[in-house]
Amino acid sequence: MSESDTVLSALEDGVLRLMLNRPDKLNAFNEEMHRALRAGFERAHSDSDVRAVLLTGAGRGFSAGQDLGDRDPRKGGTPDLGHTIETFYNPLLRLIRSLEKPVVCAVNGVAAGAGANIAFACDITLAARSARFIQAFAKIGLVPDSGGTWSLPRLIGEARAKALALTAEPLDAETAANWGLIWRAVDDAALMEQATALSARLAAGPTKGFGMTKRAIQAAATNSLDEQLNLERDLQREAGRSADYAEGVAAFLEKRKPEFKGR
Ligand code: LHQ
Repeated sequence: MSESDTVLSALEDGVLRLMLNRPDKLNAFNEEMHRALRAGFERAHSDSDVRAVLLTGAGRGFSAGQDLGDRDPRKGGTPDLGHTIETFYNPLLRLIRSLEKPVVCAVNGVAAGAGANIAFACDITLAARSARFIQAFAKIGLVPDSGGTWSLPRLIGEARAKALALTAEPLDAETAANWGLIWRAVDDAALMEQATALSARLAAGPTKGFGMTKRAIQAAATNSLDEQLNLERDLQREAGRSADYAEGVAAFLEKRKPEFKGR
């Protein structure tokens, strides 16, 4: 367990499971939950026992985004939402994207606003068939954040990105998967079992290579083909020197299961 009950944290089989835990508010983010989630991802960066992360939510929702009660303009003054983004959401997004370990996201229910875009920032996102994704910002006069204006057009193209962002229409999990916004929609009852098995499989894999693969694929968003080819050469050189590569080849040739250490 972490210091805060707003994010339940447990390390098992190399998988750090982070469960958003404000179920009565559909896991909307208040400052305490922000701090707890950030601490979880910081641990994932620094703790070599963590080989993969599984992010999910408690109760019937994944996350309804920012807790609007916490940023209520009726409470006097005009809240500085840029400050909230700068202090909490942007560092979180950077922690997820820069983590050189796989981040699996299991969307167990509605994901709205920043909650949806955090799910799209993870490396492999599964969703329960009953889950919905909502760019709720449009309903309250805001702009998609948490990388939404970056990830949506890249993942599904400008036409669909704009329609989702401007209408805030809920998108079901099956369509999100068909459009390429997430990896897979699975039966509700099977979600956690599948997400846990996938996370454990990744955590037992050559995670150093996985980290570099993640870095390379993300770099492609801004690299030219030449730059990307050079990056692949450099990363492959590094991967080729890893203990996991030596183990992987040895295990293949000896017809046995490899034992990867993430080094
Ligand atoms: C909530 C919330 C919520 C508080 C449900 N806050 N209580 C960044 C920077 C700074 C500021 C602003 O924002 C951002 C980024 C963002 O994320 S902006 C987008 C914020 N999120 C939304 O606008 C979504 C608001 N929620 C909804 O539209 C609905 O709750 C959805 C569609 C997510 C789910 O609908 P239902 O399944 O019908 O559930 P519900 O509405 O009955 O919610 C259940 C409870 O959760 C309820 O509390 P109550 O005490 O009445 O039972 C809601 O008030 C509470 N809740 N979202 N964001």
